Amino acid sequence: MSLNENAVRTASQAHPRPADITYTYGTAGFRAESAPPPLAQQVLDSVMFRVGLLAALRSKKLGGKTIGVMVTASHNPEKDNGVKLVDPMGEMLHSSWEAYATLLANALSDDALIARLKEVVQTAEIDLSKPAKVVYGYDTRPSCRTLVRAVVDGLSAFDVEQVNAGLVTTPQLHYLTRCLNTEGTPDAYGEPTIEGYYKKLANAYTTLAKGRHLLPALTVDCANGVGAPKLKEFVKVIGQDILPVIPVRDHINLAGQLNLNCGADYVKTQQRAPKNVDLVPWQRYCSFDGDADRIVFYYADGEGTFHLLDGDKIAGLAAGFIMDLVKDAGLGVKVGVVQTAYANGASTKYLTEVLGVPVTCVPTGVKHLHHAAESYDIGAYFEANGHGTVLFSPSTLTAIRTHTPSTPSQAAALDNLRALVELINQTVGDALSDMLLVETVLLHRQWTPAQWDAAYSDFPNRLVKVLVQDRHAFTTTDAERKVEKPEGLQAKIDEAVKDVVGGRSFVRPSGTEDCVRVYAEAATRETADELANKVAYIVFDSYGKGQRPVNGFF
Ligand code: G16
Repeated sequence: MSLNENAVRTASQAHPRPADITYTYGTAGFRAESAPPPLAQQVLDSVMFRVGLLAALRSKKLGGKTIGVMVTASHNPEKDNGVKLVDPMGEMLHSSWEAYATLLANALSDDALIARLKEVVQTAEIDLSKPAKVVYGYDTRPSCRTLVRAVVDGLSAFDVEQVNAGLVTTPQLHYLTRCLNTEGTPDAYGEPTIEGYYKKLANAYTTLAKGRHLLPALTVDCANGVGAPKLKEFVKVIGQDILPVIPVRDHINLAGQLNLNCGADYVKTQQRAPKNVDLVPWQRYCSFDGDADRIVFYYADGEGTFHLLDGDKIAGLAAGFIMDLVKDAGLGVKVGVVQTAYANGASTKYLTEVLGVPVTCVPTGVKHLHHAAESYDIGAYFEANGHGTVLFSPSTLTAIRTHTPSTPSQAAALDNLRALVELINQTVGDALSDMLLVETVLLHRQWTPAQWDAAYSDFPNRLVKVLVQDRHAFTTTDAERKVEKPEGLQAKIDEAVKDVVGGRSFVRPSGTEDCVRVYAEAATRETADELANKVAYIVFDSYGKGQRPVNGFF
């Protein structure tokens, strides 16, 4: 069967590509750079259409397996948008297909697009006569409606079976994708509906919470995003008596509010509570990001000092708890943790020296962490920014399912482990599921956030953004810990770090925003800030754009 050129050409004419933009497939798919809403749509309209075409091809390549498409720009401002592609088991699009995505997105004309499509069909050896199925969803951004239509036009050009998941969190879309692909098989992941997702999580959490003394209510900053209605729907299913939560920053209909001075990214990078959320000392708080795939926790002490419990702290908490459960259940499986260069040095030290778990460091991006975690029996992966989950290998799942306990306490631990497998979204980082994981551990340990925090003290650190003329001129190596290009930059960073006690700093181009990120960590708050500023100026002075920030701006 050959390509229906007429159908593609006609559909493509309705989604013209702006001539002056080069699209790149970034850390988590395509994202539009800052632009006001109408422009954001124009910039992305052709990309969305072509992503629809690509999703159809990917599904055909995999013999009709369902592919997921999520329209979101996650932690980015409301005026941006983007798209993430999901492979059949709920993981990110296989990296070998990112080049095809870029190829299609950058075809300059309808004819060029047809030619590129034929190229992809040939190179990837796609049988066009195979069926195709795609599930798509979107977050609360005002530009989603139009952009989703463009995706649908792309799908329709290939006569794809379409499932509209509607307004969903990104992890819900990943969940649905896996459920649709495993339904009716021995690996069935769950009911392929949002109600099914809520029931799965609610049943698991109810089992894990049974007989435990309830903790004070958790305040949840929903980033004014899709996490707000979804959290409320979930609480209706599970009940406030089992999960007492107080949603705040839940205004999805107020223009411009998404991720504004709130949400996981704001809290993590600013190292402060969301604006207008006054922290009651010692109480637990957490923040989702715009599409609810990240979460960070925090609290204030008696003096009102802010304390962050980020992805690193979640990894330590989860790994320690799972190791105890595995041991108590009498299972001989091993836990490992995957981090990125952003992981605080103190967390890596805690994991390796106190918990004694192996730690792997990989480049930023869930796609890298997820695959690395698959090599462990139980692999916990978390980015410091709060994006992560825990994966159980197939043989570990079998062991957990079939193990016969020899004592009542082994049986109890095994029951908890089985519920934990259901609670944790194994397709991708999921703010709601991760929130329940943390709540489970705190409930079982009867810990306050301060007790959780006491495991280790973070080395003071600072993350800043530098606007540069061309972020693509920056390349890195050694899991992003060293800059390769521009040449000579790494030597300058080394020089800046050399005399700083406990100093560490690295520079990498963002894959979701038009900037370069600078991370620095040191023995004291002052020296960490100084080092971050120094390295940021090194980058800005040679490669920056716009006005030179005044001292202390970075
Ligand atoms: C995405 C990725 C994350 C990554 C983040 C920032 O998150 O899924 O793995 O950490 O972007 O990436 P970068 O530093 O390259 O901009 P999200 O929540 O925005 O989808």
